[in-house]
Amino acid sequence: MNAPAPVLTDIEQAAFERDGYLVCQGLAPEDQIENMLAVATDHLAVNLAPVEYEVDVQYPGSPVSMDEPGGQTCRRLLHAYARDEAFRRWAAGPEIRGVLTALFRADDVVLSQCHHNCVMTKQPGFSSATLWHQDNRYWSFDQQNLISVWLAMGDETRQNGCLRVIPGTHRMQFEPGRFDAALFLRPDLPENKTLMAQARVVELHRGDVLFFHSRLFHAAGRNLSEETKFSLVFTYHEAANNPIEGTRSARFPGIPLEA
Ligand SMILES: O=C(O)CCC(=O)C(=O)O
Repeated sequence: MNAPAPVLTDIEQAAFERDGYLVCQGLAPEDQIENMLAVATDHLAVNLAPVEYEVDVQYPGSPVSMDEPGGQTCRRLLHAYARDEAFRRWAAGPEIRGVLTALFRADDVVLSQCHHNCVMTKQPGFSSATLWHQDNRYWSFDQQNLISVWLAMGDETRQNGCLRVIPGTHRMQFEPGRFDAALFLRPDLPENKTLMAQARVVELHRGDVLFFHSRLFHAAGRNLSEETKFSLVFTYHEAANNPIEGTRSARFPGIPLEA
């Protein structure tokens, strides 16, 4: 009997290792997207807790207080994995597991309930921009080697605030002086400007999935369209890469992906 075809080609595998990200087009089944979008839309209609509001982050474009216009704008529906079976099915499903076992070159992959694990709900009017950062800045694991999986539940474009990435930055080292107090890249430094000039815009179609390394610099703009942009985001690590006890990264149990 022939061995099953590998999920990723050697070229895709090498591209992820070189660039720190990979887009798998049309990876999510349409019926699952429809189902998940319906749940997310219902939850967003009532800001079903737990949510993160735009005011909580105070990023560029965020309303300043809950009392002003747009102050009740939800940025993320948190704890997606616990919210609904539709999200659990996707997060632990064969499409994601197949790609992640290839990218980690490991069979034992675990979903972290502590990071991302959310539906990003970038809304027109009051959404914020996210400056250049690495997700690992606040995460505490034995190794800075996690992968986030970003599902576009609708088209993601420059206009509605899609992600931008700086390829290869997951492999570079950065001195502390390159960052501001919140660990965003300082835009005033010439060496940071040079780096930002290498950014790529990651436009996605509905159903496309972006896999990106936790050390990869990324940023995103505001949503300047008329419709909410829904993106479902989960983060994974190898079973051997443990969260450090007592940190935020160890607050909730990881979910091993079953073969
Ligand atoms: O859509 C955005 O604003 C980017 C979100 C992001 O980069 C993050 O949560 O790490």
